[in-house]
Amino acid sequence: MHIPRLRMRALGAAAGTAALVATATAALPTGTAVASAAPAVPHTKAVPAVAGHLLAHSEGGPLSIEECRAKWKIACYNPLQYRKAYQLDPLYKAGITGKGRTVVIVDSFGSPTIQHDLDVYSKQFGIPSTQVQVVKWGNVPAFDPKNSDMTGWAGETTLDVEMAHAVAPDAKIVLVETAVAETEGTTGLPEMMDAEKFMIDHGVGDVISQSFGATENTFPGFDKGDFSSIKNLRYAFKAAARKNVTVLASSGDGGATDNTADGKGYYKERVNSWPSSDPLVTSIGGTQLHLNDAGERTAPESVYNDNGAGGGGQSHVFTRPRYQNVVKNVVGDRRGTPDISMAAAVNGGAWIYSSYDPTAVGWDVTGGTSEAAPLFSGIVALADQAAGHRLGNINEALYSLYACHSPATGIVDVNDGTDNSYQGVEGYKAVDGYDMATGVGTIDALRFVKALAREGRH
Ligand SMILES: [Ca+2]
Repeated sequence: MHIPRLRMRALGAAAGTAALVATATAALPTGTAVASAAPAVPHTKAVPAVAGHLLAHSEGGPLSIEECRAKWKIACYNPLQYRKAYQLDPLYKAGITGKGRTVVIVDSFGSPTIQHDLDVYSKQFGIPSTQVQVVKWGNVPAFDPKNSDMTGWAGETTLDVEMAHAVAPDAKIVLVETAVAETEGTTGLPEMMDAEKFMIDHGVGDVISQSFGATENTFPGFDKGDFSSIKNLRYAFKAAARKNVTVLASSGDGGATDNTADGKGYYKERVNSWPSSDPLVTSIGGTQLHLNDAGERTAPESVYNDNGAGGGGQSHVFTRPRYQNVVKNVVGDRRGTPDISMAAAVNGGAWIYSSYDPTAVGWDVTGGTSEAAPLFSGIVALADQAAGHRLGNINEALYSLYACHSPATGIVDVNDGTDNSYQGVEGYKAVDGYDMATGVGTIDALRFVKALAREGRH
């Protein structure tokens, strides 16, 4: 059994968020919008993902950092502060806004209020909104705000769309809402991979953002060393590679460990998760920003480790891809994750606005590597625009830039000694150079976007 989990974290939601069961069947690529797969595994009890939101929920509007500290003992950031911290404003001034590029976001169920919510979010911060194109993949059931699986994914959807838009305000957003398998509360990776492949085959999207994952060890056959159940799901990523579509995945919120098959417990040893561990995917880890109200850094970035911890470590399925030869002293002979990191800490989380739950309309502070992946999808959209073409799989370019060890690449090392130890499993420290807490580090977008666009031309 494997469980694609949301990568979203809210204050107080330290345990697994909504746990969703996938099927063990490898779905065939499909050319229709009514893909379905039969659930063939036991179901799991879902944990409400929105429980923690209420602890950092504001009906009136976003609060200042000081107000958040006073009220909830966490820092909270708005998109204008992130833009300042990541040096995005000079790119916008130069016309690099994601215009002409498309971010595809894949979430189960989606959110019925996503357009309205993005409009409210954007208006609050003086950012022009954009039309979200919603694609319903399969028979997506009517939204039920009393269904915690649905509200969990709606929260994820909100975070994904608002973060991607915050970074790439003129990029088109296509939200793919996948259907539920027959049993209420369950859904699967095959549907998501079918939907992605369909989009790729039809030329929709320059970058795909995936804020979900399942521990490698929970896939059928893993214990016997048979990784076919993961490898049979790679068809969308192979299609992406052929069509030069960039694929991202959150590195997870369990630090060096991750959830067991029930979606609540944690492995006692270091594990990794898929699709983050896939060599065809760029794994996005999490940091904690330390900012003032102006969005200026008051300290170097740390590893995200509060209500969750940035996922990272060696894959137990994939060997070291060639592009990671430059960091083989760290990853050994395995694929190591993450590749690069952006904001994910809940203490330093993002304001998001939602109204899908009529009993909790308003503003929430949310984090998790679910935040980092869509933030980075915006960065890729900017780099695609700057390059004038899709960059496709950016991993080779990323590690080539890393190998320069130059600030001119816009790669900013995270090396403050914090780590992603979590749930009693010893993690990895943020040290000089590549590490399995933050990857190559984080970014100065002004430099990074230009460098990536250049490197991607080779
Ligand atoms: Ca480092």
